[in-house]
Amino acid sequence: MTDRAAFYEEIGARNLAPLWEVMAGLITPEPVSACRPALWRWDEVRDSVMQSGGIISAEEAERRVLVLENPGLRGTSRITTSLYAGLQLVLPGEVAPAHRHSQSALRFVVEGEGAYTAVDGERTTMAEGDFVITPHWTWHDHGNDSDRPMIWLDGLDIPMVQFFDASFAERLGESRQPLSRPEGDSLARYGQGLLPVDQEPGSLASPV
Ligand code: GTQ
Repeated sequence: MTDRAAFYEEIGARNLAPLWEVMAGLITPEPVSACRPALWRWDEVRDSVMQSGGIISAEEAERRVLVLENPGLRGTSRITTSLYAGLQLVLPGEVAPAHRHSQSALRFVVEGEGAYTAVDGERTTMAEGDFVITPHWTWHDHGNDSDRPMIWLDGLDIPMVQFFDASFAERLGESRQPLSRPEGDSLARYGQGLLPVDQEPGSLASPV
């Protein structure tokens, strides 16, 4: 064994490592990413998402989602180094039970009309093209009282929260959270982009 290899072994037992062996890979002249360009074709993806509906219920899965995994990041539930994305299916009559977590979510409705997301006591009935946010630590459950499947794209900051070892989550213990505000409340209050000057923000997240 060379002097260096013997030294590395010796310091390894002390949880020490030589920077000079890894420096070039750590401090690169330009960004280096394992993330690859990728394309998910809707006709294929939709087929798989609909098949997942026969594999598990939304209730059992908690969230019935097919994760869009970047081909360079397989097994890590990431679409990019810092972002998570998935396609969620809620079939007629189903409920994805109420929970909350430190991760923030956004949703783009891709297919369907009439299912809802409830966020912090307010339901939002959704249709194709809608954009809904679920700020961190807000209770949310999804349900579909329509007669059509609904599919939306979930985007979450899971990898970033993971990076900071900051994941917290809680289940409400009931499928649907109690409703404390009528549908349309947040849009009516905040949708014009104007607020009274003395309005106290309830949180750092957008209330819309
Ligand atoms: O709807 O709350 O795609 O908690 C992944 C984790 C969706 C959700 C996901 C989640 C959700």
